[in-house]
Amino acid sequence: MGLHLIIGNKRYSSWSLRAWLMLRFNELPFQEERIALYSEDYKQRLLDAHELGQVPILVDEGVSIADSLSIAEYLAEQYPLPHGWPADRKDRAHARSLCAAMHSGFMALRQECPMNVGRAPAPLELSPACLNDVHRINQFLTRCLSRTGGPYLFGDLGLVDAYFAPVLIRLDRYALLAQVSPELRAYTARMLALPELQDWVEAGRREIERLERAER
Ligand SMILES: N[C@@H](CCC(=O)N[C@@H](CS)C(=O)NCC(=O)O)C(=O)O
Repeated sequence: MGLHLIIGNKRYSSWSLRAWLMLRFNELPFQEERIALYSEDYKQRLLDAHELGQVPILVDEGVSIADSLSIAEYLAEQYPLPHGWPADRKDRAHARSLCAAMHSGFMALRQECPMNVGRAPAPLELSPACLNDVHRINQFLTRCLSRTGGPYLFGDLGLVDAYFAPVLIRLDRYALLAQVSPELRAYTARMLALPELQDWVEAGRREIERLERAER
């Protein structure tokens, strides 16, 4: 049967992107099922897959895992990942802290700058709270990159990079890169050039107009 990943709209679903990248970075073969969010029966279909009823949902040999962070932990526990959590205990703890912070915070950035891979880069008037989110993210990601020397947040590509990919897309699409460090700018360019990210972005761009309006 193998791994089965249920995702939402590629144009907007940042949580789906995180889980999808974790699988792709680690070259784990999986079957992808895209459910058009906010279509007539979407909620029931998600609830049938997991009682939490939100994408992403990973199904692995009868086990159903909802929530991007749980999926990261499940994969790290279940599979020998070449691009998992950092090998060093201190780095691993740090990477988990950053992912958890992203998972539970930065609400202003998430609300004011929803991930939209089809958006042509352009600035938007942002609240001080949103600019503060950008400032904080810039600070801790830059510290990571400076400490490890890159090319990814903890040296080698890992789950934590998949976790921050939607933020990098936001920095690009809302023309916020001028406000971040050269290290973070270079890292963003490097990440956005990865074939896996390009595949997702291309598919998101192609999503038909009807879905663009109906989904989030
Ligand atoms: N904390 C969750 C967030 C999941 C989430 O908000 N998913 C959204 C799409 S990105 C969703 O399923 N929306 C449809 C709904 O809530 O009915 C995670 O990390 O996976």
